Amino acid sequence: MQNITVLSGGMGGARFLQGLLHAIATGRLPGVGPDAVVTVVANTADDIWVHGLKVCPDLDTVMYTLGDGIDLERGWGRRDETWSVKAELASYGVEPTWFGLGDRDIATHLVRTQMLDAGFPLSQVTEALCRRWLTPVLGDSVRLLPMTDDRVETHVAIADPESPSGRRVVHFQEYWVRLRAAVPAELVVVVGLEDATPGPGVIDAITDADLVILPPSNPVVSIGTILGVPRVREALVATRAPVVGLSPIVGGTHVRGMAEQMLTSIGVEVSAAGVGLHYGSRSDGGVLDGWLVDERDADQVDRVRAGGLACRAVPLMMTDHDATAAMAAAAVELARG
Ligand code: FO1
Repeated sequence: MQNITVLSGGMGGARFLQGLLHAIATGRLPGVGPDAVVTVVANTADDIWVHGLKVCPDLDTVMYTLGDGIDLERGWGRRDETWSVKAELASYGVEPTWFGLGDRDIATHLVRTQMLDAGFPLSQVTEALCRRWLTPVLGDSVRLLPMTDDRVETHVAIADPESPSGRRVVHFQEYWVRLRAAVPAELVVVVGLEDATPGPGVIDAITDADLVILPPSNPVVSIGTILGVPRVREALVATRAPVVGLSPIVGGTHVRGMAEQMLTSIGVEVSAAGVGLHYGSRSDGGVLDGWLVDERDADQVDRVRAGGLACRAVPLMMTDHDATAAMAAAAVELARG
């Protein structure tokens, strides 16, 4: 198993990737050598244009995390960050003030926006940014691919008594950052997704993989959007690689983020089994062969297996690199089974 492909959102996926790389480096993955290559297909539907800059939260969270530049406490943005530009923008009364761009982080968005304006596709921009962030640390053992080069943005419809329709639509970032996902998401619309083309290398990364992993990212607005890119599902069904996932729901709720609200808005049961069966078995129109649930959800293993999935209950809390490396090893073992 030398080519491992991981479909990833932001924080959850990035934390898992750290553990996966740690497990590879320490030889803890059965059948995976130290020269394994990890390809990350990252969600880009969280992206937002702010102050004329293109911000790609999930790409940047993976890039900063694997490049050791992430602020671990926040889980996004740069370590040792300062906020002078943010404060100055607020002094001008410029909106959005609820979405904070740190001074160091702004440099990333300036480089990205300049390259996009020059006509480079997001995939090539990401490759250029990763030459600074990933290559020095990881060589070419990790590739970070946007799920598409096309503009795709998740928007959320929420109740609004003032509006004639009783609803209004906000960008996902406003729903999550300003509203803290505190109101029900009545509808999640991923604008542009059905017309998006898979990014360069994305389909091959799935069909040519020896193992495909769905880490504990948000099943709706991170993994779900990647699965919604045309041809991605077909590639997952067609690949000869085993496809295994790890539940982002532990003990009936998400560990961080807003998976609970998102799952509820699409009518999926907020449980480890609910998400696994939502992704579904490849033998039955789904995308998975195996599904890992946390030990606290061991009572759901039989139900997942009845859905045609291999399933085991293992510790799924990514408390440190060792714990996450053990999760990666469990995913590989499940795949080999
Ligand atoms: N999250 C917040 O809670 N507050 C912010 O002001 C904020 C700014 C921000 C800027 C750049 C970036 O890459 C991420 C940022 N995030 C912020 C996190 C972001 O909402 C998440 O990374 C994902 O989009 C949600 O999974």
